Amino acid sequence: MADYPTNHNSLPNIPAELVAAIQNARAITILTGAGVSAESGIPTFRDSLTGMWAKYDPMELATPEAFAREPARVTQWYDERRCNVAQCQPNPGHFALAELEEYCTESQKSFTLITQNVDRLHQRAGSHRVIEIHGSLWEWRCTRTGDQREYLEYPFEHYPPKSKAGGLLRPAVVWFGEALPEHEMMMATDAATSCDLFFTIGTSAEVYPAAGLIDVARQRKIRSRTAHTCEINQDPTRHSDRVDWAIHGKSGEVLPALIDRVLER
Ligand code: BJW
Repeated sequence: MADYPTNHNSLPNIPAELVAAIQNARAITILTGAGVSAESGIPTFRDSLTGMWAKYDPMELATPEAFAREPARVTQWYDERRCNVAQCQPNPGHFALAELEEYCTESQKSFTLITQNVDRLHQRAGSHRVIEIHGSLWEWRCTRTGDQREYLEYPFEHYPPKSKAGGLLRPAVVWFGEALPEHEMMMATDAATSCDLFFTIGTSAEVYPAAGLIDVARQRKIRSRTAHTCEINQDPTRHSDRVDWAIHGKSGEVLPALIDRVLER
């Protein structure tokens, strides 16, 4: 593993071997997390000072038990986050990933963007095929009928909000202890299994089964000498010393520099 810290006074240090790996790849898979949206003003979860879990107890807000106990409090908290996200804009990291998808499509490479983020900023930046494995703040599900749909108007008038069928609405995000959406997880696992270049970007990779996708990709690397893994994150993670390239810097700075090198401009 090579560690490439970025110097904040200069351009991010992009290894030439990584640029070549992107240019030569047949299939690229990317797993993003909250760090990618941090520069858009959306708090991460686990950053010690600014992360949401520094301020709120996840067990009181992000579990089915919390919703059953205090549906008004939980739905209001999610609705406030939805309102905040609506005011935020995608940042250069989101746009660079949309550009990477376009480059891959034009070069007939397979490209899969898997996100744990529930904010839809990738889509707003122009990414077309995004697998949302932890759901979305914009989708809400009726707890009576199970019907799920987009709710684009915000905020709700009452908490907890109700569906037309009269059931309580809950955000269609994946809480602790809940299964990830089966189809999305299957597509994500396929993409991690079959790619020859796997990136984790802006994620602490602490939460399973999403973090297990890194192990899936590494298994492929063990079998094929041409498969590679790369981490782009502000801080080192427990996976940093097991990837081929660990680049430590802000994704909103590293990704635009990386795509510039790939497109040779
Ligand atoms: C920057 C940056 C910048 C900052 N640029 N970088 C195996 C072992 C141990 C435990 C488990 C296990 N398997 C399952 C579990 C239990 C649990 C789990 O993983 N717990 C661990 C925390 C220990 N997992 C689950 O419960 C999952 N469900 C499950 O396993 O179900 C089993 C089941 C099967 C069948 C039937 C029934 C059940 C579900 C997990 C759902 C996670 N949900 C959340 C909340 C979503 C809704 C919401 O938004 O409120 O998802 S938790 C939260 O963590 C959110 C995120 O998507 C997820 C990951 O966080 P992420 O994105 O990595 O953010 P951070 O904050 O952790 O990291 C940000 C990083 O960015 C940092 O490293 C910074 O340095 C960096 N950064 N600025 C680049 N500018």
